[in-house]
Amino acid sequence: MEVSKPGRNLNGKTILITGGAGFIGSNLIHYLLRQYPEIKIINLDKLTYAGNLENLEDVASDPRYEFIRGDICDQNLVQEIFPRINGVIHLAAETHVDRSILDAGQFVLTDVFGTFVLLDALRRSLHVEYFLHVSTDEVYGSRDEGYFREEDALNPSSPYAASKAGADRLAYAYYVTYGLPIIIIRPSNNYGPYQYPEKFIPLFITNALDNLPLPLYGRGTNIRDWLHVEDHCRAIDMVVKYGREGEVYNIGGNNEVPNITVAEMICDFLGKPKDLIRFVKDRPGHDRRYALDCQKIRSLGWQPQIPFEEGLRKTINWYIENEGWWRRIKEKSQAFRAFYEAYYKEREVIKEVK
Ligand code: NAD
Ligand code: TDX
Repeated sequence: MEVSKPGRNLNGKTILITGGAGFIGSNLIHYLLRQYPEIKIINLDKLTYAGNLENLEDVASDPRYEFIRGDICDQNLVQEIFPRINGVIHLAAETHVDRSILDAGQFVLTDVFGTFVLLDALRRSLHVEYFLHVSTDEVYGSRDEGYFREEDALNPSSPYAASKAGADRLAYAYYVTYGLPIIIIRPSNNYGPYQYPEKFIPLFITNALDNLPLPLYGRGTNIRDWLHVEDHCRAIDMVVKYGREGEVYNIGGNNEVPNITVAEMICDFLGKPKDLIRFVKDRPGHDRRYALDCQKIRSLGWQPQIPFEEGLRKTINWYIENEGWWRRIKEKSQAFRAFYEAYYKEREVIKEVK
């Protein structure tokens, strides 16, 4: 073990979670409330198109949970919140690579400037015990062979990844310059319940359920390392408790799968024909492969527990059982429909969307 137990305590403490109404944030809030009977959570979320309070309806009246609708770029609001908290888990971001290709401005604003606002509030609040910055494996860029280690150079390819790289290094600079208690994690592709259906796995599951085309970019040979969100929540918990200040931790699922295989598994599990899969115009600058060396977080005692096949089946079942959740987004949300039409029209898979 790299660290001495017992580590930081979460019970009896107040944690600010930014972006808690999104996919990972809402899973994390559920996880922490289950895990720590005496935790207090403040969820600061702007409720962009990706934020959804439905994800948290079951905990809305829990006295340990408080929701604040607001923007991490709002310096006054953020500075009002900091005196009340003991720790920060910073998830809020614009997160969809394809949207960043259409329009990068909001990515730079939220992911870089928003992170600066939080870090600057941390600088003024010396009582805050830790700030966990959630970066991404995409900051490294792509590699055909081998695994990225935490010390490797960053080579982000998309405007999203570049914005996240800026935030990642800004967080590190605040550690070096001001000695603040900052820890950075770089997780791989997450999947699981409550993921917004513009992302690959939920888009393909929900399109397949409706017998709509599954738009596979390029030749479907790109590889992602899939991490179940529940395994990610366990890793966050582990790093908050035992992670060392100023360190970066890769978090991978140890599940490298080509996109075409994921698409075929979804068709097979749902009993749908594979000719729903359409090879469409590639994403510009599409990273070929992400792969992480996770020795460092493993030395803290974490490893992923959910095999991909099992996690994917559970995720598919969740989307079947929660049809209303994704239909409200896909059929009613202007933000979803406008993006889908703009991005997929030129890929010629738009025709049959309801
Ligand atoms: P998401 O898009 O599902 O949720 C993002 C949340 O942030 C939403 O609730 C949104 O309303 C909120 N938000 C956006 N801008 C905000 C602002 N200015 N102020 C306050 N709230 C704002 O994202 P996710 O997939 O849950 O990702 C969470 C974090 O994890 C992000 O930082 C992302 O870069 C990182 N990450 C995600 C993955 C993945 O596979 N999903 C992998 C690695 C890292
Ligand atoms: O319609 C699609 N067709 C397709 O072939 C979509 C939406 C995606 N893809 C491919 C592109 C990628 O190779 O599937 C793979 C996964 O795509 P996304 O779900 O968009 O994820 P990715 O671009 O890998 O980025 C994700 O992982 C890292 C998250 O969206 C980021 O927020 C996170 O930082």
